Amino acid sequence: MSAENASLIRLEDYRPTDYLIDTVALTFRLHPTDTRIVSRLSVRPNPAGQTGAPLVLDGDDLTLVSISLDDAPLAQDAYTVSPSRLVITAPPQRPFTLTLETAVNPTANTKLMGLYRSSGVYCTQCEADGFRRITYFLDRPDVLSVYTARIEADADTPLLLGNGNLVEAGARADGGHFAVWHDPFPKPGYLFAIVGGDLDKVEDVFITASGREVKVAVYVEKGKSERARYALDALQRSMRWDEDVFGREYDLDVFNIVAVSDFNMGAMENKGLNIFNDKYVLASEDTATDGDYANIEAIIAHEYFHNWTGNRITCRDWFQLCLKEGLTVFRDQEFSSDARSRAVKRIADVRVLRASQFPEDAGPLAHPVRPRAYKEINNFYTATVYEKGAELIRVLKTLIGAQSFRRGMDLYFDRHDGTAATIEEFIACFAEASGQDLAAFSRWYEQAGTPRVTARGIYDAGNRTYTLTLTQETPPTPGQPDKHPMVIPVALGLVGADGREIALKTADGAPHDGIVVLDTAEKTITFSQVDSSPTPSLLREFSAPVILDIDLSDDDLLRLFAYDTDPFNQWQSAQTVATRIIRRAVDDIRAGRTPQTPDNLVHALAEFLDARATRDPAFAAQVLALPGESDIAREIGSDIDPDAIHVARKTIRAGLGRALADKLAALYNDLAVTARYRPDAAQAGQRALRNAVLDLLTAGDPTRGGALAQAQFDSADNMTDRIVALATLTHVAGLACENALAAFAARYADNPLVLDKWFSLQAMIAEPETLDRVKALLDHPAFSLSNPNRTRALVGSFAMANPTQFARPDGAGFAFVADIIIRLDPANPQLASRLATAFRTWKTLEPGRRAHAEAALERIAAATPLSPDVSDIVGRMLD
Ligand code: 0A1
Ligand code: ZN
Repeated sequence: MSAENASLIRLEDYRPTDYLIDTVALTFRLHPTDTRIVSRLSVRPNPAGQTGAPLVLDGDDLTLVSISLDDAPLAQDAYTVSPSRLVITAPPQRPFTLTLETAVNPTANTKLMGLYRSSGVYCTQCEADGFRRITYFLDRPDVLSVYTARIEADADTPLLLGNGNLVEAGARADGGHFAVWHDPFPKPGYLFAIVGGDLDKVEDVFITASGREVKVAVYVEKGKSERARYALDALQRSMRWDEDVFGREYDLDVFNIVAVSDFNMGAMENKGLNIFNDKYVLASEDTATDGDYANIEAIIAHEYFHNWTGNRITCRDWFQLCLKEGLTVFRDQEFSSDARSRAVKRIADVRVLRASQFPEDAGPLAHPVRPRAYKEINNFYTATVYEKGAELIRVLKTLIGAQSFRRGMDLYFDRHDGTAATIEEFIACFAEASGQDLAAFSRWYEQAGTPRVTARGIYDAGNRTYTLTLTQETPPTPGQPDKHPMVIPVALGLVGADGREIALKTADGAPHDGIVVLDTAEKTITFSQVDSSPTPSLLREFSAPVILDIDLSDDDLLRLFAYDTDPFNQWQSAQTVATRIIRRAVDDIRAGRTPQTPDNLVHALAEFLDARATRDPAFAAQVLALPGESDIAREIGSDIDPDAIHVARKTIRAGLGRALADKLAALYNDLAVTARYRPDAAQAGQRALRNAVLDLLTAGDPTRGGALAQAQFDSADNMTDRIVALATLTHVAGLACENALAAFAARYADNPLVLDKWFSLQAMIAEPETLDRVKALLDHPAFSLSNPNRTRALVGSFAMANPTQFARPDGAGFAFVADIIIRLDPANPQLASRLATAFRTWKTLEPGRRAHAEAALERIAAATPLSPDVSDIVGRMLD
């Protein structure tokens, strides 16, 4: 199928199904290559549908073994069947029972959608449209049914899990056994799951706020259960948090999490049976970094929170995906903020938004948070739907206030529990709870592109007023040439010359709450009783997903870095100054001049290191990290030369490292963690700062830094310090680096998840030899293109996180990744398609590299066969 003839599904074409399925009783006879599924569906005509219509069930790669209606075999002329569709031509216009038997081959299922085997474990993935790879069904989120699943297996598969509660289990005459799971909550097929395997577990009992006992367990590969303890703890903390903050209790007797080693995404929120990529479950201090622990905590929370936002209330159709995803990301961000440092979490989340969503919104793949049309839904699990979707919830909360927000959430849960809802229904709850008209706010869901907000301020000493003019503009995006103004809450403050916060007063002297809602193309606001020329601190806490253009001098920004009461803007101000400096350095390099590291940033950082850095080490680590190469590329926006950016950033960092060497060396010593390893925010923050210090020190003096890194590598008692030391050595290169890489590989030869870090580090080395290294690593015994984690670690890191080598001037980096995409596509189109998004900024490159990227994309587009997934993504990028 090519992009042109893959059918376009449109939001405006939504209509309810002609039939409803009230109950689904499934029997699985698990077999590695010939699993049989008997599905008994109680079907009835939908009063909201068309009377007498055929019953059209979705399938994908299915073999129908038998079919009967009300327990009588169905005549051959009463239906038509293909692997992708089953049509009952004239079904009874009354309730009836349809019984189907299908056969599937879990071992041959390399797409990892539907029922498949991962390291011998049977598991399922049904979102978005995988249930139709198990049985013929009305596979769409607005068909809600009560499921019972009977799973039968041989004795070598002792563990059998399903959604809901276990109602029966026992032995079978043939030596095998069975288990029956019943989920009383109606759900769409995409939330269905089963697991069969031989796994170890950790378990506990959680008592809900109302005193109900819930058995909670995490299942992992044999011998690894100790590494699941952190995940189990994170689960219980999430359950408590949702009770405390949103008043949401868990609703079944059991909650199971199963970790598998082959998974296309992070994890899946199947009702009562979350299935996880084991990368987001398994952790020990020897194998996981502080960042891994934080990710595990966040993703465990995310999937758990879906129980209410996604499962109890699901989506009417896939256009509403952000209804569950944006909202649930917002909830997991809040959970992590409460568990750790709110300011540091906000900075980290904004970094992710800018690195992943802003480029998407500025390029050929831009789409609204609620898309209007799609060809392949699996391509819409995007940063826009997830991350920008979460920002919109935050904007909403800022606009209506915390209390109205909570009331709106309560109303939403109350009103829509047990249904498949829409964004309109969601927003209506907040309009009602707050008494505000949110029609203009809802434009955020329809309009793609990142608004650019320009701020200009004038101080009038005579009248003691400060007048701020804000304007907004959103650039055109594919299919949306003209843009309307958005509702943008700009949180702000004024900082006086003495560094003190000035109390905000409106023109008539009334107190101002510090939020200006920019809802027109331009808005002017005057603050009164301002005694001296202030420095405005705008978009505090990053109050809206926009690009801010502000005419402050470096000195003004460095004043905010020192004095702003909002830590986000402290960090932002230093970032903005550093970005300007690196951009100037890029211009210097392209013009053949040698860039200089200016004193102002050196002084500001020196003062920061002396006075403030150790007060909040995690925050200080974010400051020292400076903008990344992709941040600089995004700011430049067009005619990009990644090599110039790389050299510019390296040169500026080297200058800083040299100028601050003594302070950095002293800090490096002082910050050593002596207590036993804990993954908590305090200790992790200290390690993060010490490692950021090492990185900057090494930039200034590779020999000295390399020696420190070597010592840290040799003596580290945890993965965070070990992997940072190894990464530092890869920047220094040479024999020490190769030896350390070899030692690391030997130590973790039996741990694929840790070897992923090793693959990834090597793929990110910004040297021309890297391409050959990556190609050679494809043949490493631990590597396999059929495992998504391995592929993402090696090829994904090269394509997504090594801008100079992916975009080599000779085009060989693009060509290599294109080859891999073409090879991968027939086996696992979702993985291939995600990898292809690495090309999404290709149009911003300088002409030489752009031509190579285009050629690579054209070659992918011409490959046959080509999946709808890759065809859609590449087609849109070439448009
Ligand atoms: N709903 C999941 C994401 C997810 C989507 C599709 C999948 O298919 C391979 C898997 C997972 C979440 O938001 O975590
Ligand atoms: Zn989710």
